[in-house]
Amino acid sequence: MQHGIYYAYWEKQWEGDYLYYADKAARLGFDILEIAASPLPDYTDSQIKALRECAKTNGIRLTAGHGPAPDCNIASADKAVHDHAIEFYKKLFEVMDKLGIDLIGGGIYSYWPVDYSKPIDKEGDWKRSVEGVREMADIAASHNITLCLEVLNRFEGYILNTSEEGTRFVKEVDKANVKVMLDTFHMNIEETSIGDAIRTAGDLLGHFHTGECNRLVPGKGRTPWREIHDALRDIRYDKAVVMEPFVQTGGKVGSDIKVWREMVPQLTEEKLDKDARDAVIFQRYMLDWE
Ligand SMILES: [Mn+2]
Repeated sequence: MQHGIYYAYWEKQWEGDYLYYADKAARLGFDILEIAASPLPDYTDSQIKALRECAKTNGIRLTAGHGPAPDCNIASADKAVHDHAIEFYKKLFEVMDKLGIDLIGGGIYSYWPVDYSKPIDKEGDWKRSVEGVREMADIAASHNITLCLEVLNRFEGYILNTSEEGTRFVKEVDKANVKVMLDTFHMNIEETSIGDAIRTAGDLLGHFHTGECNRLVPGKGRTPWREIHDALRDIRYDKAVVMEPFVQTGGKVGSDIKVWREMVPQLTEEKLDKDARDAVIFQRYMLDWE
């Protein structure tokens, strides 16, 4: 099992100095840095080379996370939007390949955050999404990239809300490089049993996000870590476990994630670093089963 952290814990925008965070993640005891995919298609060759080398020097594996903009929705009934999404992912997967990133996770089968002021067509969007993800999967496969479809709570998504739905969807897509992704924060809202949700995904679980019920770092809340450990052990999950804490207000991150109060008293970068360092020790202790 490899343990990681999402860079946006420290940032207020969906982009950042990933070299800085790769170095920091390594120093704090992580194996993986997860980065936002949005800026990557515009990376120059020298930016790609610098990030790839920085990750390598620090012994850090990079993974990508993504919440597609509405105009990049692969499930859209508007063909122009669908085609725009395909163009975006083509460029993105090329850059990911050059960076040595072989996994992207998130609500990539749709868009995020959802605009609920408009009517929802779950059945139609599910069907279009299955077809769109199949197209994306073939492009991704040529770059040895795995797509991990994140199951999201009802306030942030409507296509995949439970592990049962995520697993059924992935089976319908039926591509070797498309997997289910679960997140303890979303599962806490939607699942009757978190352990059973993990067991439902089983071998199809391709990526795993952690965080407390209010998105504090693991170890500072009431998430059933022992139950999660037992379920991950039962399915012999040995892939990535990436913590995704969000504790700061402000910026696009604060408003998209809906953080309306400072969640760490007297927040400083030093305090964030200390909490992350403690959290990865806690997460390794609670979840490693091998
Ligand atoms: Mn997540």
